[in-house]
Amino acid sequence: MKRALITGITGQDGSYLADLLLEKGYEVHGIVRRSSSFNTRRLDHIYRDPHDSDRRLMLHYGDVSDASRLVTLLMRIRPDEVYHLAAQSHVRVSFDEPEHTGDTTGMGTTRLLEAILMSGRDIRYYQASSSEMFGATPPPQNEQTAFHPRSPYGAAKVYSYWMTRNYREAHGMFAVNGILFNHESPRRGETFVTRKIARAAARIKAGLDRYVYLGNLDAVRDWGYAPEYVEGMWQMLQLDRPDDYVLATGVGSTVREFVEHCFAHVCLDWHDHVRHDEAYLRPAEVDALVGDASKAREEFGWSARTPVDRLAQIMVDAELEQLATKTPETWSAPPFADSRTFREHVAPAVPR
Ligand code: NAP
Ligand code: F7E
Repeated sequence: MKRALITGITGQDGSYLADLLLEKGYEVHGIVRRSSSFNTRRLDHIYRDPHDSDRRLMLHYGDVSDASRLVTLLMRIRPDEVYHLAAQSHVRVSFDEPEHTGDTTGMGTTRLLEAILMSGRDIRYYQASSSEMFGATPPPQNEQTAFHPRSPYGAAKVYSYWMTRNYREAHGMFAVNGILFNHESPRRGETFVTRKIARAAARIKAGLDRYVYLGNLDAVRDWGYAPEYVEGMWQMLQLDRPDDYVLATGVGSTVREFVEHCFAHVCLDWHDHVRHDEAYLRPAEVDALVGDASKAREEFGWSARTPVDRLAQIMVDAELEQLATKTPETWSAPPFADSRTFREHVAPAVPR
C-alpha cells in the first residue's frame, strides 16, 4: 500500500486529494493546524475514529512554520509521496500579512524540502505552484512564460517554485511544480470570489440577503473544477521523470461573467444585487490569467472537463442544497441583512 502525506489536507484541494488517494488504495496522512475550533469540516465524510484499526486516513498536528515537527512527522510516517498544499493562499490577505505569507507560503516549502532531504528517503514531492506567479505577464501563460508576481502571495510562490526546482537539480529529488490556474468547487473557501458569488446568489434567491459587495469585475481568470485538478497532481507524481506542468482550462472569463452565470442560474438580474466596495480591490491587480495546458495533455493526457458556466451551476446548486437542509435557526444571517456575511476582513486597499 502506498503512503502519502498531504500538507493543507483541511483545505479545498487537500480534501479532494485525500478522497482521490483513498479511492486509489493509499494510506493517507494529513497535517492539520491546531485550532480553537474544528477545522476538519471538509474531511468529515472520510474521517474515521482513531480507534478504528482499519482506517487509512490519519491526521497529525503540525504547522509549516515548525521545522522540527516536519522532520519528526516525515521520520515517523515515511511517506512515498508528499503533496505540499499548505499555504496562506488568499492573494488579497497577503497584502495585509506579507511577512506571514512569506513565512508559510514561501519558507514553509523550504522547511519541508529540507525535512525530506534529511529523511534520506526516496520521496516524490508535489509543489502547489500557482498561476499568480505569472502576474502581470499577459496570457496565454505556459511553462515557458516569465514570472512577474503582483502580490506577496505570488512572490512567495515564485520562491517556492525555484526552491522546488533547486532541490530537483541540486539533490536529484523527484520534485515537481504543478502550476495550477484557479480551480473552484463547493468546497472553495467562502472569501474567494467564485464561492462568494455562488453563495450570494443562493442566499439572495432564498430571501436571506439583498446585495453582495464585490471589487474588480473586469479581472479575467481561468476557472476550472477542483476535483479534476487533484487528479493532475497525482498524475504528475506517477511520471518517469520530474518536471513542471501547467493545469488550466484555456478559457478566460471576467468576474462579471461569473456573476452572470450564477445569477442567471437562479433567474435573478445581477444588476439589482451586486454593489461595489473598494475594500475588495487589490493594491496591485493581476488583470488576466488564461493558461495553456498542452504540455500536461500531451505528456500524461490531462485536460479540464468542466466549462465555467457548468462550474457556476454546480457551485450555486450546492449552496441552494445547503440552505434547504438547514433549519432557519442555523442560518448565519437574518433575512434581508446587508452583505456582512460575505465580507472578507480586509483593510481598505488605498491608502494602506
Ligand atoms: P486553501 O483551501 O486555502 O487550503 C490551504 C490549506 O493550508 C488549509 O488546509 C490550511 O489549513 C493550510 N495551512 C495554511 N497555513 C498553514 C500552516 N502555517 N501550516 C500548516 N497548514 C497551513 O487552499 P486550496 O485552494 O486548497 O489550495 C491548495 C494549494 O494550492 C495552496 O498552496 C494554494 O496556494 C495553491 N493553489 C491554489 C489554487 C486554487 O485555485 N485553488 C491555484 C493554484 C495554487 P486551515 O484549514 O487550518 O486554514
Ligand atoms: O480573486 C477579483 C479579484 O480571491 C479572483 C487563489 O486560490 O487563485 C486564487 O487567487 C479575482 C481577482 O482568487 C472580489 O480582484 C473581485 O482578480 O477568488 P480570488 P485569486 O486572487 O485569483 C490563484 C491561482 C491562487 O493561487 C490563489 O491561492 O476576483 N474580485 N471582487 C474579488 N476577489 C475576492 N476574493 N473578493 C471580491 O469581492
